[in-house]
Amino acid sequence: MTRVAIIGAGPSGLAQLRAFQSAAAAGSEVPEVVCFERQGDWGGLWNYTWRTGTDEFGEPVHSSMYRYLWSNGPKECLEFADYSFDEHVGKPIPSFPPRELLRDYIIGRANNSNVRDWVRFNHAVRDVQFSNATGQFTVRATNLVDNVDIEEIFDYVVVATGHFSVPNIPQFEGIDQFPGRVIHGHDFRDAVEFAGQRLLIVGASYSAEDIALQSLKYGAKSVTCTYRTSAMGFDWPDGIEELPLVERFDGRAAHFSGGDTREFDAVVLCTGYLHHFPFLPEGLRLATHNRLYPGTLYKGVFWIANSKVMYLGMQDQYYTFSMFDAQAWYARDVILGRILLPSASDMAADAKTWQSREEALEDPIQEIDFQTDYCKDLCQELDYGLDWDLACDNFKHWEHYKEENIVTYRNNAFRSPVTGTEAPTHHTEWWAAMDDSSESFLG
Ligand code: FAD
Ligand code: NA7
Repeated sequence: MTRVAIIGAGPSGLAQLRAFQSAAAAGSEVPEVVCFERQGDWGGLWNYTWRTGTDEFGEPVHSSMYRYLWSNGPKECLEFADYSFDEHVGKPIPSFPPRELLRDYIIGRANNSNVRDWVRFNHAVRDVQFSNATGQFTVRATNLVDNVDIEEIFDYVVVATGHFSVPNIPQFEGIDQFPGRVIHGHDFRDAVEFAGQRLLIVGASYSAEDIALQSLKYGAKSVTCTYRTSAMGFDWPDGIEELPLVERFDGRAAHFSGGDTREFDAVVLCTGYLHHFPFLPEGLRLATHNRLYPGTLYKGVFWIANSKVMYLGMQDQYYTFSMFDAQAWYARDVILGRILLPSASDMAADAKTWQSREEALEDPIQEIDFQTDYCKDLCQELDYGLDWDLACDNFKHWEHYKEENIVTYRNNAFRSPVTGTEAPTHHTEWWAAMDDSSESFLG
């Protein structure tokens, strides 16, 4: 029997499990699927942990999420086509749920699918080797609970290990002598730690934006964000400023390239993450920075030199859960023989066309259109249908609301591309909502 290994049971790996399960439920014969998950539960990054560094088994802590994290995009842009929020919660809910509720939604669909038996929890994949002779893969994993290694043979490997877990940590002159805390956003857990402090945040993307805002919300004295390429440029509330890149530290003082100097109590490096696949050999290992169309992947999924290796969720992400679904459905249909892949040279040419288009994008609106087109392109051949045009429209409004007011954008409500439901507004404005429990959110 054909065997498929999925590495990782975060939203991407769960999408792949669901794709196979839904085909089986519709009467198709599906391969044997084994999902290896290093953590003790599914949910990926959405499993908050107080731990930083290493876990109870000495493995690197995967999650980069923190307390008081609320969805940074409307839920109407990530909703599963086959499992709406209305169905999950039983009533319409506001558009920007806190982490706990989003995690509950992700695992709600997984629980309904009865695929838990397909997952080997506490199993860290160590090594994947491909044999040209047999055309199969040997996957070696450690059962962390029993501390034993297992080896099994598979016909396909789906890499769904995420790419926002291994921090990118640059060096700055004098930072080794800085007298306060210096951490990467991966290890940021609770903004309250920085109450009363002067915080320096390095970076100008989603993590910098969100950690700056919530540090101020939970009592930081001041927040300075420092950028390498361009400022985020939002109309920040009093207490947050942006400066060009920090050049060097001298004790508590940071000197910026524009000539400014400020003193700080703590530094958070929001400098992004590395695509890191230590378990893959060089010939199968994706190497890319965080971009909308990562290299050498046909349809953003298939490793062109060996298309039995598939990657899910390796793109920079406007879309998340629904895009991972589209990718997983496509991977499933290729494995089931419903879709035939073109030749390697045609796949490479197609990927290049997308990449050239990506490289010409000039602003977030064009990027949103690009990723929408990518999702629509995948779905052309799939039984995965949602109103991508409405989701795209939602994203553009979201972008506009953020530019209008970075503090209030989460107070807006959007329409579901799955059910058409208009979300209600939240009972409390985001800036005043200090309790991020699902109980409080659902009122
Ligand atoms: P992950 O969620 O990272 O899951 C990967 C899984 O693979 C993990 O469970 C991990 O344990 C497992 N794994 C890794 N290596 C191995 C191995 N060797 N062997 C076995 N298992 C392994 N998206 C949104 O839609 N909205 C948000 O508000 C949002 N906020 C975010 C905030 C932060 C701080 C971060 C970092 C990301 C955020 N995201 C958000 C984006 C996030 O990338 C996706 O929502 C989603 O979690 C990606 O799913 P994934 O399955 O691809 O990866
Ligand atoms: P991103 O979106 O990959 O952004 C990384 C940021 O880090 C980006 O602004 C980079 O600046 C900056 N960076 C990287 N290296 C440096 C150095 N050496 N010096 C200064 N700045 C640097 O990662 P995020 O963590 O913000 O977001 C990841 C996910 O988390 C995202 O999907 C969200 O949903 C939550 P650049 O613009 O390249 O100059």
